[in-house]
Amino acid sequence: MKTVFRWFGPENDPIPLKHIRQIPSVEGVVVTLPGFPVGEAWDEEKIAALHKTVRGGGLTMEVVESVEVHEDIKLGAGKRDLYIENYAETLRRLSKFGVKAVCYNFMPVFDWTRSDLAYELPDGSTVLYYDQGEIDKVTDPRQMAEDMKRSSGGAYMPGWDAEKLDRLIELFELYKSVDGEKLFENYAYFLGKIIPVAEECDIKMAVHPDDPPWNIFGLPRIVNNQKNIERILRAVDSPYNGLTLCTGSLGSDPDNDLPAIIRRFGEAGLADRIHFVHARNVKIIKAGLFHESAHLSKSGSYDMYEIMKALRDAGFDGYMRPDHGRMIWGENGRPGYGLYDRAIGAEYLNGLWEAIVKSEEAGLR
Ligand SMILES: [Mn+2]
Repeated sequence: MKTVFRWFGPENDPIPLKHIRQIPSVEGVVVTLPGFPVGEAWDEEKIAALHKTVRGGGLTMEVVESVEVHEDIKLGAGKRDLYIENYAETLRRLSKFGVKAVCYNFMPVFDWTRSDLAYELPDGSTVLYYDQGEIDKVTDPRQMAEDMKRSSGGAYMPGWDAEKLDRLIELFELYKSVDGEKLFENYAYFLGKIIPVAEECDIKMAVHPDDPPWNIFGLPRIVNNQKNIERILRAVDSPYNGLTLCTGSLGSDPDNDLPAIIRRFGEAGLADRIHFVHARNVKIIKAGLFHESAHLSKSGSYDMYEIMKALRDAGFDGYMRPDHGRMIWGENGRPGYGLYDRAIGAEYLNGLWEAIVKSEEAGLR
């Protein structure tokens, strides 16, 4: 297991690389090109500059998150073939710089969604919060987009690009004719074209589960449970067609029993499709109402030891990053992506991993 840390680049992340390098378990950063127009092939000079910065900081750049999928591809309309070709070109360019895994998602219109980005816990730390009741009150999604932007303190928010927000009304109209089945068809079409390129480039494609993993605003979501994910992984049966197992996203639906899901992938011969793990805990109050928490098992609804053990038993040998952390110790940063709590999480998760591996070696398991 290689531990990595999400970083938004020199201009968009308040955390300097040298601080990330001081987290003992972290070998590399997960990068993106913030604000780069979705649908265009990533600029090679920009990739090269980012690579130079990261390597100069003593870290690796083997994982990218995310290369976003243009809405035309999800809709199966417009200029989808052009956008798919541009996506393929991005993979070719990234492969020149040693990128080995690309995390992406296939959520219509909205990326991750929350109703509060700074919900205060009893200890004074703040976390991201989701209340379906609040989301259901939103009559104009443009308003929610504005609120999200404002409460992020104007920080760049992955997946919430301006071009898409400008087209919200039009997109909602277009999605009226796309149900879950149609979305799956369009997804399979995309994979059919992209996976052969990923194979050539030796880049593992790793889809991120929908967050939250159920339909919102009447838009279909299909990367949301074991059965649907298995179907996607079978749609193009290649080791390069894989998954980012985000425990917090998948786990915010209490029906998704995470250790059981991981073990099921093992039984189905799909364990080698888990290329990337986003490890975090989440506290479910009831269905549709949850908040994020510290990584520690007792802080949330999930037993992180059981999750890490299931991954180990499945033979997981990919990249892992601590996902969203709380905002603590007076840090002022991007919601979910502060330095301190993610650093604590990285070390905790590595502690679990070390204990699991060593008890295995000692024949205790
Ligand atoms: Mn995640």
